Amino acid sequence: MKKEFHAGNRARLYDMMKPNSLLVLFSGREKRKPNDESYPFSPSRNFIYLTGLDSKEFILLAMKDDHEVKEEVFILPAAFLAERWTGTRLKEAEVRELSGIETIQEIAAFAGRFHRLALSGNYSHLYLDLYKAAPGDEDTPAFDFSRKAAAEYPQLRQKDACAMIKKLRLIKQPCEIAAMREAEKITKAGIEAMMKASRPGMYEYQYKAEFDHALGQFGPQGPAFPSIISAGKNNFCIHYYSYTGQAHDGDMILNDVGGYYDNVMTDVSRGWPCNGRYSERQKLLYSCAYATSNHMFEIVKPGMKMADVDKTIRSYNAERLKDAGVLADVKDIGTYMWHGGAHHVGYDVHDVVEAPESIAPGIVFCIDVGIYHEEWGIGFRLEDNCLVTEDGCENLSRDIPREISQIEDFMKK
Ligand SMILES: [Mn+2]
Repeated sequence: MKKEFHAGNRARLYDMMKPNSLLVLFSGREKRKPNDESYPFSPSRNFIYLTGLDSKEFILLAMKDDHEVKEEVFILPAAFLAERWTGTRLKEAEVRELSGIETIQEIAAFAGRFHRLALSGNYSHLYLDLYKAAPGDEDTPAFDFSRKAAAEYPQLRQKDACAMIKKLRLIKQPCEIAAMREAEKITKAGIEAMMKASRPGMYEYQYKAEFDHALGQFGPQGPAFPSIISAGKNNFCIHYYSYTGQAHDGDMILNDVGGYYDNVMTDVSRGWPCNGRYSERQKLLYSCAYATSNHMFEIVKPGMKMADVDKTIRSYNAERLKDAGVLADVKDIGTYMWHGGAHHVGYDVHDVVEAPESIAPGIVFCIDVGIYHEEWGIGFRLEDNCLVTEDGCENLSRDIPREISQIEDFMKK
């Protein structure tokens, strides 16, 4: 992303802040594995959305007076020995070029700088990103800072910046959509590699190796999130990460994977028979999911209630399964559909955005139709990425084989 994208995101965030307020955002810190090295560092997604800076221990500070906003970024200093061991740190000129932020200071200066601002009498509110995916999740640096600020600067009323950033992230800008199109090409290469290699006897970890190898040709970043790749009965575990199972003749392969491009992610699922030919029962169930998915891409358009997307996926698919003679009563659809059918995707795979009441252009969400028939041993999902346009929607992942004969033909070649 260009710096103008990040600068624009910040400007829109600053507009939402109250006058006489401060904003402090942290990029995050590394997390140590139980003994030795650290997990790969992943910056706060909000931080990278707003700054483009992929580095641990950076801080963005913004000061809003009546109207004017000043911003500063605090970075890790150049450190010859640390950089010899773990790689170069972003330097001032790069930070300016990536983020568009002109005022740069070393991280050690932050505490003093904030102290003076807090005591200046000019500020009454402090915005922090106090997001947690689930209660009990580990505290981020923002939570530590929140406690410290509450104790030392009780005159600053704290507010959650994440609620505002979620509003910004809901509508995707043209450069994000362009990045997602690139990420779809990478995802396609990965899924097609698995389809091509597929054969009875193959282990799930070998499918994963095909996916990872294909993605590795596009850059060092790899999959956007831990890939779900499973065979046969393991498809009944919705978030399966063991990769130890073996595909037996007649089994279906399920994948739920994503690629990355310029920080934007995809989230795509396909289901195919490991031997390259759908059985009659697999065809029957897959055709229901396929018809439901296609129906959704026909009807989604601006103005539709977001809640109706999920409801319609469920009810339409229930009708298809009933027509196919699989389901006696549509009320029992829960027997075969185990999870929701729509979630936003973008800077996160389950994108952290403000849930909209109605659909608007620029929103991107997954249309995910999962069918799990335990008695028949058939489970899969068909998940695509739906971009809402001015007058309808577009399936961004449509080029990844998704129709029965198309998948069979592709696997034959
Ligand atoms: Mn998914």
